[in-house]
Amino acid sequence: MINISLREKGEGQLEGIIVKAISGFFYVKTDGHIYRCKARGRFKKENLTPLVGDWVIFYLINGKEGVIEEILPRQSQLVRPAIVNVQQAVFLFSVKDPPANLMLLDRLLVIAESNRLDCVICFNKIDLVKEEEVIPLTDIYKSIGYQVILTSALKGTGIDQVRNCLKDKMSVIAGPSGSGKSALLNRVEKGLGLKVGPISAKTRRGKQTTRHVELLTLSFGGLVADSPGFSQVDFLDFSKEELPYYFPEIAREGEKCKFKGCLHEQEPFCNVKEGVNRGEIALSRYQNYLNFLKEIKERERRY
Ligand SMILES: Nc1nc2c(ncn2[C@@H]2O[C@H](COP(=O)(O)OP(=O)(O)OP(=O)(O)O)[C@@H](O)[C@H]2O)c(=O)[nH]1
Ligand SMILES: [Zn+2]
Repeated sequence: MINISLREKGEGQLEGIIVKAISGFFYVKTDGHIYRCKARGRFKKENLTPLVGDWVIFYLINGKEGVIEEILPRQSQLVRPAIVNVQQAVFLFSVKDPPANLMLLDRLLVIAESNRLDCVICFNKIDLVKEEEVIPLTDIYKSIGYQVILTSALKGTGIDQVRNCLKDKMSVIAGPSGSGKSALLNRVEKGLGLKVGPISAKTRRGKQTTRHVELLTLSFGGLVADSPGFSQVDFLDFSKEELPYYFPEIAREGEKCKFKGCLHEQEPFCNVKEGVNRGEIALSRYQNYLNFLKEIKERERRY
């Protein structure tokens, strides 16, 4: 639960959360205000950088600006985007224009699982396809145990479900360009005014423009970061033995493999491969598992 409270710490000290960091300034939100803060010099000496999502203690030097004195303990830390204390990842993919890239979705899920984030999947633009076309897609992920929300940012479908899932949590929303992240967030929270449309129209310099990660405040409770990072270029920085655990259905079925440490490739009596044959594990998921396994093995060989 996020509780943005204006707690008095020591004399003149306040507690807040960093919602944005630009050019050495940290924008710290308390319950009513956002203060522009600098970090104390000693953080640099300690090789500590305040990050978006950090709860901090700061003191004011005037009505609008302050100095961060202390960073409170972190619950989680993502590298790309550089953001801390995130609890949940919402992955938004359109079902059409562009069609959902399940390899990218599975990669993002694995990265989120390895960071112990709760995962929610949104399939957007359902106004563009027939209902029957979405069912096979949602079935794959629902049967694993993920929450799946079908949305149309255009028509306003599924918006309350998205609000419920974001309420009182710190979330990051990620997905391919053009899937409708900005359009959906504008629906979820009136007044955000995020620019919708092709990237080139959003920023004058197009794709090259650095977008800063920023936590947006939801009026019904909660914070959400519209993530510029968190994409397919991220590599999987864990060992091949860990990979099965980040596919919940493979982890489950893998308990019944004959050999301990079965990686579910060529091993005999592999309950995961049998699960694929029985139709209990989606073929696309298993194939992506094998793709990622190969990628990790190649990386491990190189180093
Ligand atoms: N038909 C339809 N179009 C949508 C829907 N949601 C978004 N769009 C359109 O899809 C395009 C991309 O939407 P954005 O919200 O800008 O996508 P984004 O994910 O924020 O894209 P980036 O900022 O590039 O990452 C826009 O032209 C939207 O109007 C939807 O539910 N249905
Ligand atoms: Zn196996």
